[in-house]
Amino acid sequence: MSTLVHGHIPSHEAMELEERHGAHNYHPLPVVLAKGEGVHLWDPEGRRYLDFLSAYSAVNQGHCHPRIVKALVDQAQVLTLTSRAFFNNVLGAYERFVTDYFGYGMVLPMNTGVEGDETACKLARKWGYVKKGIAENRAKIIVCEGNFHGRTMGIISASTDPDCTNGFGPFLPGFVKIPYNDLAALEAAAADPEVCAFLVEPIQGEAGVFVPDEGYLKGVREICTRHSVLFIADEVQTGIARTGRLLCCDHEGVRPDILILGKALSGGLLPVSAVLADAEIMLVIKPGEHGSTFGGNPLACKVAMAALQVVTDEKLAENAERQGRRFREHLSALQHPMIGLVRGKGLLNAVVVTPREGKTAWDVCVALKENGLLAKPTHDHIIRFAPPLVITDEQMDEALAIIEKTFNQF
Ligand code: IF1
Repeated sequence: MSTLVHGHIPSHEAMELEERHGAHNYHPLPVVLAKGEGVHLWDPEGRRYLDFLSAYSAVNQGHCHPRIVKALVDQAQVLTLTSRAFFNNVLGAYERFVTDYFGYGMVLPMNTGVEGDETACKLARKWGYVKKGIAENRAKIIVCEGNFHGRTMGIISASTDPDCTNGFGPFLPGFVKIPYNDLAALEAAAADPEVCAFLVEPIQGEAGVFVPDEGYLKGVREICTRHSVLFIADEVQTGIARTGRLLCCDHEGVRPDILILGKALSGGLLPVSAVLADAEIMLVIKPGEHGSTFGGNPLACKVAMAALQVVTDEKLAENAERQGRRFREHLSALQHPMIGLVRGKGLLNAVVVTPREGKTAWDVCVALKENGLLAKPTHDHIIRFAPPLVITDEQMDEALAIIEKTFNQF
């Protein structure tokens, strides 16, 4: 009988409750988490794991970062939500902070990442009509095959993944799909005068950490500028220092016209997303034309300011760059038959697993869990490895030893 140290429900019971009472819209790894701190997670029985998923890059600052928790707790006892029907004494300060932080004129605050993507698409369409002169209801947005921008009906209309679209039609018109990492295809599509924007991830996370060729983002910037097409960067997963720079676009020194942030914008404490753009674009949306009950609430603003300050003060981008390089070099050097390819930037990495004797990426992840490290396959042959950016040399060494030991078990 394992002793119960965290919470009041043992692992097996927690899993049974989810099975019985919760929608089956996920297939979780068989592990139950009860406590998180930094790079570590514990199950109810007290077993400790190294978190190499970071809640899909939402806890870049580490679990329950004390500075962010303090910001949450302090504000929660003063004022959490007023709605935007009134002003409040926190939102304006946050808007100044976050626009200065990322170098944009204005911000439209939302909650989830997909709301950020939906907001960016609405903004781009409106700009297309008001500023580019596209005929009403004719605006098109170029997207890439293999994209992931969220799960709403609008955004899955841009998806090419059957798991995201099957059974959810009919879809929103106006999305033009082109191959990722293909500037010639973008050039051809962007020449259409009815195109208002190009929505793209600087690295395709869900597609298995697909890093485009060096120069791709520079090419995107040049083509979009020349055709007066808004370059929208979805940095929900790649942003906030994950890839070794504050933004993934910073690796090529390009500035998107519209920037979408989410996930680690709050350090994983609550849903906070943001759409940043300069006034010439942002002001095409007039009062009453877009919004959200919780968008820009005082609690979220305080949490986001603390979460971003941690990124700066703890030099998380630099650490992500250095630890990510160590990770890729070490795993590539293993030359293990199941390790097909190691790819990524900063601490957004993936291993392409070559199935062996019927063993797949899922089996490797279950074995990693048994050995004390949590990671999740994306698709059936790729394992994403994305620890919190606070990971130390010693913790990375421990993780690499676990990964090596686990692959050697196959
Ligand atoms: C799931 C992964 C998937 C995102 C990008 C917008 C959103 C996401 C680039 C929407 C969200 C999450 C969603 C989660 C699994 C995870 C994910 F790539 F990060 F691993 F699905 F592809 N843009 N990504 O990555 O943000 O509305 O979720 O806050 O839906 O299973 P959200």
